[in-house]
Amino acid sequence: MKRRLLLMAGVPLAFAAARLAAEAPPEVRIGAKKFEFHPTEVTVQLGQPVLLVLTSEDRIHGFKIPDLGIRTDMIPGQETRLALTPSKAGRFTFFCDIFCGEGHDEMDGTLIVEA
Ligand SMILES: [Cu+2]
Repeated sequence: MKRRLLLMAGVPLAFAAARLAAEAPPEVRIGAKKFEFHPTEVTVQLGQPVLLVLTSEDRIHGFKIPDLGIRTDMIPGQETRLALTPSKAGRFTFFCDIFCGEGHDEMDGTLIVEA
């Protein structure tokens, strides 16, 4: 399951990167609902700008990656757009930092920055 999610996230990203390199950065969409993000793994490239597009299906959630200094709200009915140019490679955990119920503590995912 995890592997399939990763492929689904990677294909449109590569496609968009090839077509739109000279225009807008590729969009990486991440959704949230109690108590999970989807996809749970997102892969981006070191030094390549991307636009994170964050949405929520149910209630307000938080989106935080402390290691990259990122934090924002994910608000139902709205897209939160966050420009990111990864400046270090590695695996970085993102998680919800707004208490949203009993599964809140397990609500996380991984941003992989490939060098
Ligand atoms: Cu939460």
